[in-house]
Amino acid sequence: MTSRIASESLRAKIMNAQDAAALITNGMTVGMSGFTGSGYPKAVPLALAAGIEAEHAAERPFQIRVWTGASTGPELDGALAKADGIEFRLPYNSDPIAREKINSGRMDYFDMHLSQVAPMAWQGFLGPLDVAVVEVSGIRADGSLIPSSSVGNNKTWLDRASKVIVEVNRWQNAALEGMHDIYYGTALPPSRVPIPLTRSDDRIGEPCFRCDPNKIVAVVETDTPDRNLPFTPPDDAARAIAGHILEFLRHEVAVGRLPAALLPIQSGVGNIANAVLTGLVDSPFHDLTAYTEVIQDGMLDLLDAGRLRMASATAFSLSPEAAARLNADMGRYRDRMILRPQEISNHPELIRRLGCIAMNGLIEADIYGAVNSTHVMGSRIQNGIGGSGDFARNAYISIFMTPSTAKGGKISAIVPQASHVDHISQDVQVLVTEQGLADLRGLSPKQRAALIIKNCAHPDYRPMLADYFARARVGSYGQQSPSLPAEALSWHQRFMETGSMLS
Ligand code: 0RQ
Repeated sequence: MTSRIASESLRAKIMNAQDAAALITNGMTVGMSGFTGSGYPKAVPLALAAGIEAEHAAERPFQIRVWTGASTGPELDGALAKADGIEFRLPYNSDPIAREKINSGRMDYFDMHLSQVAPMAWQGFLGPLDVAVVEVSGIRADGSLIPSSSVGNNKTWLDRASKVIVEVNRWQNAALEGMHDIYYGTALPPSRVPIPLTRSDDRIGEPCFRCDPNKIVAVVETDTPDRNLPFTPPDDAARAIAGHILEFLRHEVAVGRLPAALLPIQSGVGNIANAVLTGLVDSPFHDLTAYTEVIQDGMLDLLDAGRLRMASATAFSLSPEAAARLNADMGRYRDRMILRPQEISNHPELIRRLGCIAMNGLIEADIYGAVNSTHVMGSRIQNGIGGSGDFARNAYISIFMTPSTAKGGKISAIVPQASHVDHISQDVQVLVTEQGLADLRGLSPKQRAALIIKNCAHPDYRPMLADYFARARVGSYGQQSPSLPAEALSWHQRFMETGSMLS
């Protein structure tokens, strides 16, 4: 194991996870590594959760504030939430136990744009950071830290925290070294300068994190896999959505609005996003690039098929099978992948400059194209906005996709009015369901509504939506975006009362 820790002075700080966790005390703010189930610390949070449970059993208070890159794994969010150890969480969560704590009001959650976490931490809006707990794949002789399978906000946590705990995970492939690009040129206004990245494959930073060795209070050795779930194979709806998007992209190339190699792709989380990537494998497109947040299974498929030239992201989000495939051949993949800090992978300046094609999932969209990505029935959080806002607002083309119904047809994903809005209609240019695609660019609200109802709504709900829209066009206070406020959220109310939006 010593080969992973080449710095002699840091080898002297090796300790077990319990001793390291004991350095974290009640009320502290802790910045952890981790993004979409990869590169999160696996031993210290578990030991901390056990310590918190012991304190609670002795009727002593113990809760911390947790900042991460995005979602993590059961050893972190799951264990700490189960122990009732998290008082406040940012910026993104998909852990089911933490979700339940948030939705039952026992955990505060600041769901925020992923690109804004690091700048806000630097601006001081989030308060001081007591401890950073960061997983790395190794430590160089000069003390610099070799990142692991995600970069996330680690650079910022290492810079901002008063104390640093490093987990060195031997499970992470040693050949990851050299894949990362850590940019140290960001600054606060008025000192900001343009970020010198003009292509997805530009390298503008360094392969490792810098870290003041005096701040490192513990080094913990681990040998534990990232724990991501397998993707479910695409169902008919996912395949249909992928088909509509591919046809749309072919058309955009044919009419000269996209180059033949498209523009850098951003693909969101979830099974449908993965299905679209898989669909690209059999498409006519070559020399594709990705400027995105996560490299998921479909991206590996595209690389293997020779369709994707390179992928830039901040993390992997791979099924166990794909992680094994990556690890078996890391040397080959490494030259075609770059992992960057999330303030760079999601930076509005860069997304706008590169002209990304953004493809993200949604919970519901309304007839005018406003999108709710986060809150079921307007109040219950699913995951969070993640990077969808960073990309949707700034993309060259912003696509949102969803099956037209949820919960076995009891919920329509197209509703008269979104019960919560993450993406205003101006940020939603293309809406796709298995029923079809609505290209909303250049359309007025009434034109958008007509097209969304016709192309995207499920046949069970289409007449109800058409009826609502027709009546709104007569009875609305104004005619720019006709609505009937007393009825606009009645579908949600009906679902909560009867278990179905169908009347
Ligand atoms: O819940 O598992 O309990 O059945 O939401 O839905 O259909 O499996 O779709 O995995 O693509 O997730 C918007 C959540 C879609 C995701 C969302 C329920 C549904 C199921 C998941 P169950 P599906 P997906 C880059 C971009 C925001 C972050 C983002 C997301 C569960 O895409 O989190 O885009 N996006 N980041 O049953 C009630 C509805 C529903 C509904 C779906 N209308 N009403 N429940 N569900 N629609 C990556 C990062 O930022 C890190």
